[in-house]
Amino acid sequence: ATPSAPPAPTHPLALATVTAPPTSVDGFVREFLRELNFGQGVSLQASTVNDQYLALARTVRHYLMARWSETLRRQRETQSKGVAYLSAEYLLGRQLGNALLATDLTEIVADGLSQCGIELADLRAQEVEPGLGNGGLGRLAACFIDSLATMSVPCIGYGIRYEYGIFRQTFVEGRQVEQPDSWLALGAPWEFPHPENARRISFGGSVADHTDDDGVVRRRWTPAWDVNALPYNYMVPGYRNGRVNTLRLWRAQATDAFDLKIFNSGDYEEAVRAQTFAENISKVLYPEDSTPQGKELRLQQQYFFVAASIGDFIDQQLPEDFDLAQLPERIIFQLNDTHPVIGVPELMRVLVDEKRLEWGAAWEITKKCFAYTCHTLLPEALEVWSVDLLGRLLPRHLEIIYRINEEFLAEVRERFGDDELRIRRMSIIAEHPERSVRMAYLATVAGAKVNGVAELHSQLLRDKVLPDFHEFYPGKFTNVTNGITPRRFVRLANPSLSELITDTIGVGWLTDLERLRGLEPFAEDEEFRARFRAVKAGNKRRLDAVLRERDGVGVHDDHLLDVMVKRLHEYKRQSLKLLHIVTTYDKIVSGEVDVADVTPRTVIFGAKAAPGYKMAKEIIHLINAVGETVNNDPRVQDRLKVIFPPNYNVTLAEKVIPAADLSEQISLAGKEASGTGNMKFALNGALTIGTDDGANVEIRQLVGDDNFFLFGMLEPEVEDLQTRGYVPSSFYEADADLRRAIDLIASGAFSGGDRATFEPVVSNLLYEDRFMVLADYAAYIEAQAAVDAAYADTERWTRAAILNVARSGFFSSDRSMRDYIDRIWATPPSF
Ligand code: B1H
Repeated sequence: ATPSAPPAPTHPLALATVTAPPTSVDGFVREFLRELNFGQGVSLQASTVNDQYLALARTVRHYLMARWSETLRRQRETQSKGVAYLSAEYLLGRQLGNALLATDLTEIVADGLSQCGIELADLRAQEVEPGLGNGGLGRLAACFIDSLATMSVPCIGYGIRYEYGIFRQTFVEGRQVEQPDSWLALGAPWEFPHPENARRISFGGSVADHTDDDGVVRRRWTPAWDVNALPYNYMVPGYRNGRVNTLRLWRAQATDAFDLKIFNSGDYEEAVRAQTFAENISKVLYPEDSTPQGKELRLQQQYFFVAASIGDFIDQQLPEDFDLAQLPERIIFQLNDTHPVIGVPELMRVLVDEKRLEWGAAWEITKKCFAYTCHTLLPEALEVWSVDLLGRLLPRHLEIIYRINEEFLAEVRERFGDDELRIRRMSIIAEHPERSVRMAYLATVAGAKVNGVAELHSQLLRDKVLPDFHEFYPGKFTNVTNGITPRRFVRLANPSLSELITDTIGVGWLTDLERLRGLEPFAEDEEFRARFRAVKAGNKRRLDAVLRERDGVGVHDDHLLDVMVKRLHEYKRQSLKLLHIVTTYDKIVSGEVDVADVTPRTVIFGAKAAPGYKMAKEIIHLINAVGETVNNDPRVQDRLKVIFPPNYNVTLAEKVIPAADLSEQISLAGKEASGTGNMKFALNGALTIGTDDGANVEIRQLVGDDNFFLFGMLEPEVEDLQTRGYVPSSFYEADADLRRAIDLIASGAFSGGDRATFEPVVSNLLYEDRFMVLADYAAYIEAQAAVDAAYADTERWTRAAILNVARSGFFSSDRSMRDYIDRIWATPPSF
């Protein structure tokens, strides 16, 4: 029977589009109480802070809803070209403050809440941030989608709705202990689940020839098992422009068919186990940063979200009669590192196997639909998947990769002849130590463009990591220097600096950050400098309050606040910062310097180590041990403090960065692809002490040599020393201060006299030191002395800090997005 058509809507309300609640205190209070009463099911009198937070979040959502539905409607109507950002990580940070800022509702809401006897700040503090990323790469994705929404560029972010994000870090006797991050436990008011749009994602099984109903023989994949991918939508509000883009994160769930089969066999326990198995796919974020582990579950995660996203885009976002040959005119899939690169053979599979396009036609489309961003230079960070594992989990995809490789190598042969060494170097398939697929090569062959994330990084990527590919595809390589969203990292994180800026140069800078240049002349204005210093001092007091409440430790507001916050990794060289602290301490306690002559400093560390990364965890332990000793030694007279608040995350970053005087960006030259923390500090008026690495290079060029403390070997010097043969102990032998610092650690001075505790760290520095900490030690100590001298001249320091702010507008992620549009996407803002 044909179902009868439903009646057309006639009620006047049913004919209207979504409307926002009134933008007034009364309108807000009404809506808020309605959510509290009917959404949470409590009276105001009986409500908890969590009830109030959830009701507030949903109320704020109501204000965004009309814009969201309008954005979606117009996108459906115009079908203009957009970006699908594919990222395994989104380190979003708290949502409430940003949503209030985007809608300009902060004052109305604060006022309305206060009339309900509630402090907005208390509700903001109730939000648990979605920590669905590890570090810079995940935070970059969050900044990019913010900028695209603000610039009215059509974008869908696709990723994974991990049930547990990055672990919560605690310290037990100075050692890192990881706790699960149950960010969903108290409710998830920002998400919109759409189980009815679930997609089935298949794995395993085998491939064989099959004659289709059109008489053509095609390869047919018969998978062994599947899971459902459930979409959860999140709003990505643009800053006061009426646009709301979408972030769609996928959650894995067992398919009915899967457990039914087993239930019917009577094995209840097996059925439940199978369900757990399926749901494991989106259970937890891999807490590895920069060093992917070749684990099967990780490949499952990658394929799971990429297949769901590409399928969703083709089936749900395109009109039914869409001609797939036009796909490159409609979408670009931006690959955030290699994690989503399995999308390349997946799109080929969809086009060839499902949509029945010719291989050649499908490849022409695919090549135009992907672009690849590389985020690293470390060889161990370049992701590979063993052919064995890939063939077991995704047999059809492996076949497709082989064919892509065959055709690619044929082209290489055509150009260069049978240069077997070159062929072996460039093959997507590596033969040693184990047959495996080099995902970065696959992405480079398939991508229309390949970009690095800072000038130096892009140059090294071309010249050192992928030189054969650069020779083969010279036009493919480009650079887009990273950026950060000024909405979150200046306006939200640093309201008092924002107010000072607006007072001085007017509004407009938040969406056109180069306007900060207008502050330059005020560096010479004594009154402005005093106000600028007052802002910094206020931010230090705010941080002091936060840390006292959080960890029971405070920061002195008359100290130079020296901050190193980033993932713990040997290449980033937290141990170099530590050696500086130990040297200062040693000079005080040995009486070599008078403690009264020491510039009072508080050093703040924030860093999570991958749970399996032993050396990183030893370094965390050592930082805590040094802090314990230094902070409690009366001879230091509180002029040197080391604090290491556990669980550094976006929320804490927003408090720490605005308070900082000195930004530590001290990676070994050539190892940090870009860094983005470095940009946040400069824009918040900290001076950088840094190596010539990543985006530091560009920061220094912009802010000027006089306003940046450069030290250490340059990248070619690092290369050179490596080839000559680096012997760390020779630096130890040659430098008395360095020797004393290392000997002090080795002596057990920070481990109750036990020499064994930090022996692994000491030996590593003396006999391995992959990242040349000892080679850069002397230069670093000298640069820190220059920092002390500069800080002593308050007016000079303030001038330099102001110039850092005024000249860092380039590092807005809005500019990064412009560059992606111009150099890679060719997507004009649509409306
Ligand atoms: C960056 C990663 C990364 N580069 C593997 N690579 C991961 C690699 O889960 N994994 O396996 C996770 C992350 N992250 C960082 O990206 C760079 O180190 C920074 O220099 C850069 O600023 C940032 C954003 O481009």
